This record gives sequence, C-alpha cells and structure tokens, in this order.
Amino acid sequence: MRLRHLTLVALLLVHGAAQAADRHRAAVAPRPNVVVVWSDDQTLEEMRFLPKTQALIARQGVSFTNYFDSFSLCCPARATFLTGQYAHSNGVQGNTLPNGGYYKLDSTRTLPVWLQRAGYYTALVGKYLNQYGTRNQTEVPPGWSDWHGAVDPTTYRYYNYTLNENGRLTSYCANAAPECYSTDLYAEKAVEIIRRRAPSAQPFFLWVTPLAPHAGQPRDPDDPPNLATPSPPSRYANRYTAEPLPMPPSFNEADVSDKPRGIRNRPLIGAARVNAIRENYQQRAESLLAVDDLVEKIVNALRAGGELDNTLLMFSSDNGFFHGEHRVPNGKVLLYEPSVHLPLLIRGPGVPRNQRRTQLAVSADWAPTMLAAARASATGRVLDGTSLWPLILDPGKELAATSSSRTAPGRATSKPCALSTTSTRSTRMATESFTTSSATRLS
Ligand SMILES: [Ca+2]
Ligand SMILES: [Ca+2]
Ligand SMILES: [Ca+2]
Repeated sequence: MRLRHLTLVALLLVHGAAQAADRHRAAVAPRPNVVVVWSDDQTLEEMRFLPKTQALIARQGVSFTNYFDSFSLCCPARATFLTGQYAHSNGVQGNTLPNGGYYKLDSTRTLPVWLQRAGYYTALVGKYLNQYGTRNQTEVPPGWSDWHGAVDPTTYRYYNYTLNENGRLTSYCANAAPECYSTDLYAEKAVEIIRRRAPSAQPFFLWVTPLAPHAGQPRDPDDPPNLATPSPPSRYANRYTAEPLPMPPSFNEADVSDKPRGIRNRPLIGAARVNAIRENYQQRAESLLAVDDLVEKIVNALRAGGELDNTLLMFSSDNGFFHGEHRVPNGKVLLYEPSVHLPLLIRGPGVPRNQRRTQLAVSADWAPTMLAAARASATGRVLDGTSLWPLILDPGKELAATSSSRTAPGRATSKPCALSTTSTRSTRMATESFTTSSATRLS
C-alpha cells in the first residue's frame, strides 16, 4: 500500500514537472512575427489568380474554406480586423461619418496598440480606414511604430498617391511609370521593413494592404463605360483579355421570385453591361497578379532574413465583390456568397501544412487569433471574435458562440468561452448579418 502510494506521488511529481516544462517552453519560445496581407474587394473565386500565394501560404499552412466577412464593406471590415469586434460593438458601420470611417473608430483601443504594448514593432503599409487623412494628413494613429498609410482620397489611385510616412507626406508616381505602381511600391516598402527588422530579436507585426483589385484611377484605354475598374500594372495589362466571365447559376438570375425585394426589383443585366462586367473582371485579375508578386516578395524577404519559419503569415481580403450574381453588376455589402465568403490562408510556426478547415471562421476572429500568437491581450474592449488556434490545430474542434452576439448593439458583455456547436456559431453569424444589413440600409 505504502509502495503504491509512493509510486503515485512519484508519478504525480513527474507529471507536474512535465507540465511545468511545457509551460516553461511556451513562455520562452520566441513569439512569432505576424505579417498580414489584405487585398481590397477580392473574392474567394479570384484566388485562382494568385497561384504563388496559394503555393507559398495555403499549401504551407491552413486554409479556412468557410470564412466569412461580418460586414462586407471596406471600413467596417478593417475596423473589425483592428478590434476583434463586430460593427455594432466598435461603432464603425459605414465608410464615412456619421456612421463610420476612420474618425468613428476609437483608435486608442486597437490591435496595434495591444501588440505594441506587448513588445511588438508594428508597421502598416497601404490603405487603412476610409477617410484617413482627410482632416489631418500627417496624423499617425496610435500603436504604429512604422507608418506608411495612404492618405485619402489619393488612396484610390494606382499612380500619383500620397503616403504619410511616420508624419511626413511623400507623393509617389506623379508621372505614372511602371516602377512606381502602388502595389509594387507597397511591396518594396514591406520588404524594406522586413529587411530592417529581421536582425532584431523584437518580433514585428506588419499589415500590408494594397488597393488591388479595388477600382481606382487612372482610367485605362479599355475601361468600360459606367463601371469603375482597377488599373492593372503595365506588365500584366490585357493578360486576361480572353478570360471568360464566370457564369455560375446565380449569374443574371432569371427567377428571383424567392429573393428579397431589393433583388426582385433589379432588372436583368443586358449584353453591353455583361461586357463591362467582363472587362472589370479581367482588369481585376490582372491587378491581382501584382498582389501575387507582392506576396512572393514578402516571403522571399522573410526567408532571406531568416524569419520565415518564425512568422505567422496570413492572407485575406476585406470584403468580396459581385460580378453579375443575383443581377448585381458590381459592388459588395449585400449578403450573398460573392460578397461575404472570403479566402483565409495561414502559415507559420505551429500551423499544420497543406490542410483545409471547414469550420466557420469570421472576420472578428483575426484579432483574437493574432493576440493569442503574440501572447498579448486586448484592453478596453470585449472582443466578439474567438481565437482560431483550436481550429487550426484540430479539424474536429468547434468554437463557441459568444453571448455578446445576441446582445443589443454596443452592449457586448461577455467573452467567448466554452465549447459549442456549429449551429450556434452559425446563429451568431446570421444575427450579425441581419445587423449588418439593417445598418447598411440606414447608412
Ligand atoms: Ca474593400
Ligand atoms: Ca481600368
Ligand atoms: Ca482589358
């Protein structure tokens, strides 16, 4: 009896020591860099124009096949990324005041602030929140160690744009030239930051946000009438002239009797308009090829700096886009797959290789996922999202719904916790979708 007792004590001691060792390892393991590339208005279907991104991120990591945007519009989507909160919690419910825009967000309580406080070097290159720079062009939002933010309204130009670089304004590409195309210049800036920070023991967070494939100036000779398009880089212009416009069953939907009034009232799209949509689709694909190059350059820079294996590298888009589905010729916001169903690719330390996850993930999950990787915590906000790490590590795991999803706007009261089912999380998504739809109609 006494022997068994001693054996049990010894086993417990060994077990306890092993647990302590695990905790120690977790505590001393270097925290990863976090690099996020967000394209603008890119759909899930358009991932096929990013083969290098698929090879360098998706096949080296995990892809979430059921990732959805809780508010399919630039500024609300980006505000959710920065806060881990839905629009009804962070207050950003549109692109411009009074419902949304940069000045609607309390920037003192955002992801870069939390990461910087936890010891991260934080950097942004590209587009931030809509209306940024319209009141004070030299303002740098809190939490950013290294700031290269495009100033509105020049953000929506592929040439002749102005960046606020740590408080100093620089205009680029006043004379349009291939070497200063915005996506390429953003890639150069990102690579320079990685080169500069790689030798440091301090981990970095880098958010790179090219404009492509969002519509932007200048006009191109082949631009269609009455439909805004991006401007592809000269090296890829008209690369996809022969690319057909995808026509899924929802394209120019003949019978919309089962749809809400906003869709039922839409006329069928005529042949000339279909041609315009096709040209937009082709130019968007051509502009995405430069985003694919940008991802490749970032991966190469991380590898050259010896940081690739210690970097969480993630790719997505802020919202999707319509190309004639359900009779919607362009734009986003509406709650259909082309608009809200997005890519979410993750590679990095601890992430399994070449795997897919079918569990539901939402845009509010970005901040909690990155904070968990950085062993940092949010202050001043109760996050609506949930860390995706349990799903990244286990295809059988499901995440909890948050009780906050069912509270009134601005009344989030509880943190995500415990286990739940897909259906509860889907309910949470549906609840938010309804909120989004209502808010958009009001704005
Ligand atoms: Ca967008
Ligand atoms: Ca164009
Ligand atoms: Ca063309």
